[in-house]
Order: sequence, then C-alpha cells, then structure tokens
Amino acid sequence: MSATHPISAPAAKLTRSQTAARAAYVLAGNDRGRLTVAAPHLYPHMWSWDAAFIAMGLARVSTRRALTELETLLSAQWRTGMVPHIVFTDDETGYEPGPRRWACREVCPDAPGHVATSGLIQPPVHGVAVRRILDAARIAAAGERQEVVERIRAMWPALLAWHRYLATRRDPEERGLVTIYHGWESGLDNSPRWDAPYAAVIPAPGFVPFRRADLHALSALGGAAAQRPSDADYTKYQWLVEELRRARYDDERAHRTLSFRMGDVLTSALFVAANEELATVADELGLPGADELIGYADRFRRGVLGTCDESGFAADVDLRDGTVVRTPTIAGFAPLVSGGLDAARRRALVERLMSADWCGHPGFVHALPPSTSPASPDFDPVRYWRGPQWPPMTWLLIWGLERSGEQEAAHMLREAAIDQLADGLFAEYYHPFTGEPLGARAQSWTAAVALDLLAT
Ligand code: 2M8
Repeated sequence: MSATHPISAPAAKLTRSQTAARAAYVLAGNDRGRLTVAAPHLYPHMWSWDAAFIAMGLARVSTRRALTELETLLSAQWRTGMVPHIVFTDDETGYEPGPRRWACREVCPDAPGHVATSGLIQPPVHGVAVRRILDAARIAAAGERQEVVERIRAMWPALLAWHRYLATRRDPEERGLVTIYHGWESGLDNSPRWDAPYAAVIPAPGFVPFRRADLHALSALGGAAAQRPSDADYTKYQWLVEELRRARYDDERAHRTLSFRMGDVLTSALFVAANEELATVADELGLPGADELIGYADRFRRGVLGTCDESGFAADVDLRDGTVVRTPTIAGFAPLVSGGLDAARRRALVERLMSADWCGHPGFVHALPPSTSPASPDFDPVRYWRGPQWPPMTWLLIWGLERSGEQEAAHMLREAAIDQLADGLFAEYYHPFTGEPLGARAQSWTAAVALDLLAT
C-alpha cells in the first residue's frame, strides 16, 4: 500500500506541465494498488462516479491502470447489475456510514460476498470513461492497445448489466428518468434540488444518528462545519440508509416504502451520454448491445427533455406524487449533456450558463459554473453542493458543450478551469468569490480532471 503524498500550497501558480505532474503525483499518492481512494482523509474508500473520473485521468498516464480502476469497481457489482456507490477498502477507517451500518451482505443476497459495499448507486459515467480509455489507447503501443481492447471485452457483460439495471429497476414505469432513493445517489448530496423532497424524510422517534466522521476528517483545515451538510441534513441521510436497509436493498420494496424517491434529471442525462458512448464502443469493437444502448439513450433523453422549461432548463421530478421540482442548480443544464434541444433552445441555455446568474457573475474569481446559482436565496458560497464550484462538474459541462458543438463556451470554461487548478491543491470544491479551496485537498477526481483537461 502506498502512502498518501502530503500536499501543501505552492508559492506561485503552477504552469500547465507542473499542474499535470502534480496531479499525477496526487493520484499516485491516493493509489491503494487496485483502487484509488476518493480523498486521503475524508473519503478513504472507492466511490463509484469518482472512480470513473479517476479512470479518465489515469488514462492519460496509463490506460492499463485506468482499466484496473473500473475492473475493481465492477468486481463489486451486485447480482442485480447495480454498481454500488462505495466499495470499502479493508481498512478500519472510521468513515460513516461504514460497512457495519450498511450491512448489505447481511440483509441482501444480491450483494457481493467478497467485498463490503454500500447499497446505493451514483451517476453512471463509467461508459464515458471506457470510451476515453479506448481513445487514449490509440496512441499507445500496439500491445497495450490490444490489451485494452481485450479487457474492455471482458468487462462488457458487467457494463451492459449495469445499464440494464438502471433502465429497468430504476425506471420501472419507463418515464426516462433514473429513480434515486437518496440524495447521495445523485452525487450532489445537499443540493437545494433535494430540500423540498427531504422535508418528507422524517426519522422515526428514537432514531439515534451516528457520529459524523466527515467533520472530524476535515478538522485540521478549519471551518469544516460550514463547508459540509448540516447536522439536520445528516440525520435525514442516515435515516434514509436505515429505511433502505429495512427494505433489504430490494428495488421493488424500495419503490413502495422509501420516503425519498426522485427522478434525477442530471443522472438521467449522464445515463443518456454513457449509453451513447458505450454504443460507439460496441460498434467499434463488434460487441453486442448497441441497439439496446441506443434505445435507452433515446428513452432517457425524452425523459430529460420532458422536464425542461421554455428556455431548456431541466428539473427533477418527485416520483411519489409527480411534482416537478424546479431549482436553480447546476442540474438544470442537464440537456447540455444529454443533447436533444433544438438549436435555439440550446443557444439560450448556453447563454444562461455564461450569464451573470451563473458563470459570468462579476464577482467570481473564475468564470466557472457554481453548483447553485448565486442569484438563488439558497446559494451558499462555502457549503458543499449549495454554491461552490466543483471541477468534475465543470469537466462534465465542458464535455457536454463540446459534444453539442458549443466550442466557444467549452473553450472559455476549459481555460478558466485550468487556471483554477493551477493552485496545485486539487481541492474538492472552490469558493466562487474568493477562489479559496474548500473541503478535502488532494481530492482524486479533481486531480483526474486536471490531467484530462491538460492533455486534450
Ligand atoms: C460526497 O459524498 C459522500 C457520500 O457519498 C460523502 O459526503 O460522504 C459527494 O461529493 C459525492 O458526489 C462524491 O462522490 C463523494 C466522494 O468524493 O463525496
């Protein structure tokens, strides 16, 4: 096991090549052999969508190591096809909720027996990573490319099973929206998107929340409590885990009993894109399932577009009563990832993204997307997904803009992102008005997107 490399602020902004070198150093420090921990102290395990971003970054260093990341994640896949949101390392790290709290193996026969996992999902960006690893292998030696192709072939059934799981058990009514059972499943944990639905999540009397390890992990940096979700939020997060455990992680039961059941528009858009990316891999390598994947992409694109207002801004749907939940959060830009808007609405949405209500706020240090609009009363510039700028989100929007043919906006965001990352700290998120690093440092997915942005 390699030790985590210490990281402190460099005296001056780094050059591009220095930033890339330091990003690779951070990933190497977080490498535990066959997986990369999401962050050294705060997140000492493998997270599902972090792993996909990490694989994209690693692909710029070693396509072989990048594939190992995805193979480790997929080796923890459930019998249903579900890819869990956390794969726990062997360590007794103190992260909460840890394996004992989830008790997946104990209560659900679909959970893998050889490794402890959580019982939730995260956004399915893995297909995007597979596509990029295959592309990165184009410039590799013939032997390496051959190995990459063979290893993608070997993981193909698991990838298809993952997408089938999402398209069936997480969209049983075929609305084209991925159902999530917990804000954690969205990856945007305490986003204002979930404030209204969380009002219906009421812990049973006598429920005792566990100790918050996150605040302890960040205590050395100061100001942790203001940068993380509140205690009230955390109690609800823990209660929902309890509800899921009581439902024995059974999707059919969860759909009937959980007090949080949302159609997540951003996850759905990412699912569209991942299906399309994987379909191109299927075509290129002669693998089965391309039509099925395109079918899923079409259904979920219709689902995403069905939530949009006249300007193309998307919304989530409360699946318990059908309410459309419209919030000024970054998820509204989902159609820039899924595609499908007509040119006029797409233009309007890009203009909105670059406007003073979003990236173009005159007070921002970097013209990058905040997780919540600064024009919203719910905006909080330091608190996690309620305002700060998150490099992986920036990456997704750059990628989406490039795919939609919006090269100019993509270029502006790319340059601003590279400038933000030249602080060399690879923070989890950044204060939009001061540029200050927030949350964890040496966060793996931040380092990974830096490597990718600097290589292309
Ligand atoms: C954050 O979520 C975890 C729970 O899954 C946590 O706060 O403990 C989110 O930012 C999530 O999107 C991310 O994948 C994870 C690890 O970086 O941390």
